[in-house]
Amino acid sequence: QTQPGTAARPDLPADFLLGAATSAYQIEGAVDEDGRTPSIWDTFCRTPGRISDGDTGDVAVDHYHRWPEDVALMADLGLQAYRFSVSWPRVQPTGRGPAVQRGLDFYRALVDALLERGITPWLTLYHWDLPQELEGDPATGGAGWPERATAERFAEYAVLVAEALGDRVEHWTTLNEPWCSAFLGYGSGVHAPGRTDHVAALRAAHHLNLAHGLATQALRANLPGRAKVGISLNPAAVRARSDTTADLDARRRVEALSNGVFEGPLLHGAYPEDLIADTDHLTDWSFVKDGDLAAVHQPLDALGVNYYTPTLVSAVPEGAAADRRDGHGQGEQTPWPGADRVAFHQPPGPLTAMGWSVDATGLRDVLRRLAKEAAGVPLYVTENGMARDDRPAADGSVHDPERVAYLHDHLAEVARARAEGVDVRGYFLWSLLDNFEWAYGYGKRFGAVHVDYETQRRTPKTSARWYAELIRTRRLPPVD
Ligand code: PNW
Repeated sequence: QTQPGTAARPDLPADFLLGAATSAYQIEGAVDEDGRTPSIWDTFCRTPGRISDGDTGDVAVDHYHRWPEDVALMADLGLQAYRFSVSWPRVQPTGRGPAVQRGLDFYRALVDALLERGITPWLTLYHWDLPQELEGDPATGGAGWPERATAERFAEYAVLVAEALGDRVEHWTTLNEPWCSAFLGYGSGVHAPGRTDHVAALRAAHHLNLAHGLATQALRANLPGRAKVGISLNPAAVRARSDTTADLDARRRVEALSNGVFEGPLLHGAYPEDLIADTDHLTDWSFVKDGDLAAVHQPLDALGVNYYTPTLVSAVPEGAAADRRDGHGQGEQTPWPGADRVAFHQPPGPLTAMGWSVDATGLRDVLRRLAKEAAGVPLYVTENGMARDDRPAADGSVHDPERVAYLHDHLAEVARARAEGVDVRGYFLWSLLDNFEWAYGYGKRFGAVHVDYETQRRTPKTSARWYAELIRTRRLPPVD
């Protein structure tokens, strides 16, 4: 029913996809069942001091066993789509050779249950759980993403999944947030495998780009023609604290290191010249071989945008010591190669439980920028949400008004971007369920659905009910 004063036009039309997202290591548990072997995250979680409270993904939210209940929950909420990831070491334990059928069967059963409920599966091939075998032994330097061979292995793994699920999955995402894999995994070391080597981080970024390109070609050769292939990035909305030349240069550096390093080769077939200049004291980039950039530069059917908070920078004044705060967890060193003279600041706005400031305008800035940068490529917000210290009330309900406001305000920015002509076609809330929040363990809750980690009981929060209502009515309160 139309309320007085609201426009007849729905804010988010019926063909605007509204869904929710998760990832394998964060929810599945069952880390040693049915032939799965350790990923770099299993190893990292077993390294003392890496994860808050020594948490691991061993059990997580037991989705590997409780998936029928979770699919029923998604159906209750009316989700149009569900974004999940496939655990590489569940499907191909050593990262080489044939697939393990039981691993593939799990995802096939999940996909079939989704399709039965009318929920469109969005499959991500890599959400950070590299088979440990491919990372190798840290004592001997380690392999993993800094090595070219890992990109080749990834394309082979992509084919195994395509052969098993290509008849029923239409939406394929190669990588989730390669920035985190490269710069948090190999640069600051706050993510697995926990290495702290800026050259390794830049090599990893290139081989992740190459992995995307090789896998995209392999997927297109093995999937039916209707299949769509994309990637999810976490483009930064970088703001300078002032418009002095020095602060604007700090912004330019961070934009190159967070956005250009992926968008350059993916969208334009070249690394930005300023990125290469900013890092030439570290590397000559000779790991980029002939033909690599053409391989990376494949047409994209979708570009996924994961957005949580903006980034605020300034230049470190001449003579002052470098500032190591960077808003990405305190690693042994900054994740940003060649940006030692950049200071990172807390942007204005209320803070989430992650300590990330809330500023929905950053999402529209990113979408606007990509509408030009990636002209012609449909955009999807593939993650957006907030951590909150959710606690059930005496009656068991979980009331999270700040999350409702966060989702509302970010969806309103998406609606504004659409009204300006930005081709953004969908939105996935992060996350369906409370889950393992990487280095922060279970202490940070992002779910629309609360999980009691003792009993594994699922309770939709107020935000889940609110989102279900939005999906049904397609209507946000007026955006202006
Ligand atoms: C993303 N950072 O992670 C991931 O895709 C999710 O798996 C995760 O749960 C979610 O966002 C919330 O953190 C990020 O430091 C982790 O900039 C760290 C950063 C960004 C994204």
